[in-house]
Amino acid sequence: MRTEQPKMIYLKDYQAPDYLIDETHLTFELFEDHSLVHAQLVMRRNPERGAGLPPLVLDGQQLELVSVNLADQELTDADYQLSDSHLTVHPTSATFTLDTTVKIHPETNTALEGLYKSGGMFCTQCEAEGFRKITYYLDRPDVMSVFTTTVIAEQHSYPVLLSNGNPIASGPGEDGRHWATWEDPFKKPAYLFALVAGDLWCVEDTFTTMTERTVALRIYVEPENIDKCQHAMNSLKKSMRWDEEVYGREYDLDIFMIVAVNDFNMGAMENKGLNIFNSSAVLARAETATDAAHQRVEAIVAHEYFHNWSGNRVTCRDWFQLSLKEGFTVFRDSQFSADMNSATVKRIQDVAYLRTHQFAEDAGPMAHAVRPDGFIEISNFYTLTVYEKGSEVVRMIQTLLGAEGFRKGSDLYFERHDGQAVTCDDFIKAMEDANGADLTQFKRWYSQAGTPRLAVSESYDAAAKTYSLTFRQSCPETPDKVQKLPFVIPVELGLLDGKGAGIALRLAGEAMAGATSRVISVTEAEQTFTFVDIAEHPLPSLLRGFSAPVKLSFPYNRDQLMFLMQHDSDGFNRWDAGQQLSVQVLQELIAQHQQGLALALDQRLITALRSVLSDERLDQAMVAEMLSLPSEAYLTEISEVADVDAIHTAREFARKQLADQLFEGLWLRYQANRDLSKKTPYVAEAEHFARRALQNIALSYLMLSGKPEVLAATLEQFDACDNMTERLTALAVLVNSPFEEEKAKALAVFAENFKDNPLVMDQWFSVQAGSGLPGALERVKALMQHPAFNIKNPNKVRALVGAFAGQNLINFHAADGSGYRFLADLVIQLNGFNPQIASRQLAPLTRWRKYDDARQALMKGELERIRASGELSSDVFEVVSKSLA
Ligand code: B3K
Ligand code: ZN
Repeated sequence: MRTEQPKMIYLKDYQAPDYLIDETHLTFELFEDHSLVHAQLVMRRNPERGAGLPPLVLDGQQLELVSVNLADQELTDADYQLSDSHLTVHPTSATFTLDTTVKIHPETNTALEGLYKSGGMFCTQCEAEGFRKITYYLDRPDVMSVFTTTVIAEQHSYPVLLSNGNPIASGPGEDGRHWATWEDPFKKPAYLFALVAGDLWCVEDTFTTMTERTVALRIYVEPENIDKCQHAMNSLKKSMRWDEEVYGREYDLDIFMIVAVNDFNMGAMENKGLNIFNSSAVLARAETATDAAHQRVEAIVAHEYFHNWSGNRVTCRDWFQLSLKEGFTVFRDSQFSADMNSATVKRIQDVAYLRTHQFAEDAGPMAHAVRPDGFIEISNFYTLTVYEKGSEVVRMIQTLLGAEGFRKGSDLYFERHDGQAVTCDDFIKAMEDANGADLTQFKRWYSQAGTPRLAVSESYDAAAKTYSLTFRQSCPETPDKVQKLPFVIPVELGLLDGKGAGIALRLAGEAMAGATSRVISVTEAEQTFTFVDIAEHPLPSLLRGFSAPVKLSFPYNRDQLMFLMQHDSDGFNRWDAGQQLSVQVLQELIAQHQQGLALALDQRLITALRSVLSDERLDQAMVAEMLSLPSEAYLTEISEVADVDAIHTAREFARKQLADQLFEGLWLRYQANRDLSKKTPYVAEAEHFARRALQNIALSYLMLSGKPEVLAATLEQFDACDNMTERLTALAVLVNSPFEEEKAKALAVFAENFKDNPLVMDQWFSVQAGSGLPGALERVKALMQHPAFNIKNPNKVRALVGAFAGQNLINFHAADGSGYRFLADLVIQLNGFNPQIASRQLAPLTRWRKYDDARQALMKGELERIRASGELSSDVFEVVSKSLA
């Protein structure tokens, strides 16, 4: 909780640290009602900062100072200054040792930052600035130190004592206590520190690295979860092999550990050698986790593992550089997932997510550049922009340099900066130096916020056989008011002839025609590219694979989009053509609704989807993606002013029409796939994910028909399946259906069967909170009283409140403002004990500019109410004040 008015911190004010810490020796004495932390820091004056010995200002929050000793001298009150956030001492020589002892209270730490308790275990979360809640330190990523850590705790309750690095000694202590010492030989910033003490079991395996070293792998969980670790272990081994093969990166310690904890503010954390995970990102087995959950576990295990190089060995100089490690690591995990599963489907899912949520962030009050230039609370900048857009920026570099050039650049980056804390500019410089490239203009992607628009127009000259595409780029104003200069926008494109075949591409001035797909770089505000030898007026396929995070527009008509859906050689663009067609059709329905007209669906959408549905050659996961209409959230994002009711009504109308008119095709595919599911034991692999994805989307359409045979099939699937993917879909289909009796029964049976599994109960909460049927808010409020709900547990809050406010747009945006009031009350409550979660949950209210005047007033009113509610955390303060600015 803040005691001073929160201040903005700016990148331009960065200064290297006055002092460095070469060695950090920590001893933790853990007790039930407090813990003691002894820190011995071997320090020296930073030679880069010149001569003289300025005061040493250490970060520290919520610490009770017991003793402080500088260069072997016990200090008295007069020798140091203490505030809520700092301890200042006065060194008298250039090298010295600082010893402190502090008392802290992990047992009452509800913010889940620093050292805290999750259930019966002690664990830590230090990124970004949590280490200062553990001991006095230079808590900034450019101070890198080697660590030794001794943990002392009661033996019976905490048989397992872990920290970073390798175990070097352990033994019994007094009064039923024991201890263990860990040593991490790699220099690291304090944000990568971790400690765990608990009654844990582990699954063990080994990995042989490319230089034939054996690494012990351990996944620690609470005993009841020991049967849910195999998928994470397989994912870990695949990640380790992949990073060797694709990036040449080998693991460095003798042991790699993952610990699953139930109370965690985000997905997971890449602490050196000791990753700490939200249990939802580790535990997965067929009976309890869906296909999506299995894929999420694989991706997060990989992401955290990949940080060992992109983040740990080479870390960030300051938190403005966060995307240096996060954007790059998201890019790496998305490449990995693409290699493990269907690459096109992975790209479709990533882009749909980016366009819906990151584009909304870019258009809202918290918009910021991939490398922000100022912040109040760094926890608010673990955003879609830093992560997802940051990954797109790295992806564009790869597109521009080619896969080989990119690998040369990443090799140089890792080699040049191993053991250092560096900047996004250093990353770019390595890419430039390895390739002899100039990325000066490209770097604007790091400094300019907002989603660029790219308007494309064409002209065909039949006599000259030339075809020209003119690109006009612009970028909307963002709160920073920075004047935007043109970006470098790589556009991968192709031209299709009348039969749908790709035309060999040759730009005016080029000697020979080349491939049918190529990348051009749009670098000016307006730029024309002319292709020659074009015998007929072609149809362009633009921004293939979504080669840049922009909003591209081209005046396609619906027949052209249908043609692209059929013929484009780029799978992503086939899907995207379908999305654009759906958007046009849905926007027409929205307009009809607004004008009070009867809704009439353009039959071309039915025709297009019918042919997708009957195309047996298509990857079934692609069919499932193509059958999914753009979400209400996406339709909101692309609206000037989002008409919540019209969007919901139009989309539901279209779904019902599709269900009725495609019933037969859907039913056939459903039955064929369900039959296979009955015969095939659950396998967590792409082909099986694909089959179940199509089966399940088919079922959700089919139920809209209300036919008794569909109800029977749903109940059969719910009762008789062997996995959570089929069971949860059946449950969701029932929950969204009018069959009240069956719905109530299924919910009760499910809750009874899974009442002891918190992660499954989270899904049970989400399915109900996300249902667009009337009465959702009352249901959510009632569910908050359910014994399985606990407001202190972030997963529960996300499952219930996050699903309601983030996914159930029609109910959250109820015209009477009840959804907004509910969310504001909750944020005020969360602010009191977990500021990070409070600030995250607040996001839907910050989007008020998208809505009609009445809703805007209600949303702003709730933001004002939060602002006036008392002492705000810096997290909530920043989001609320920027939203109302
Ligand atoms: N680096 C962590 C995120 C830490 C968030 C701190 N508020 C997980 C990740 O991105 O891998
Ligand atoms: Zn990360």
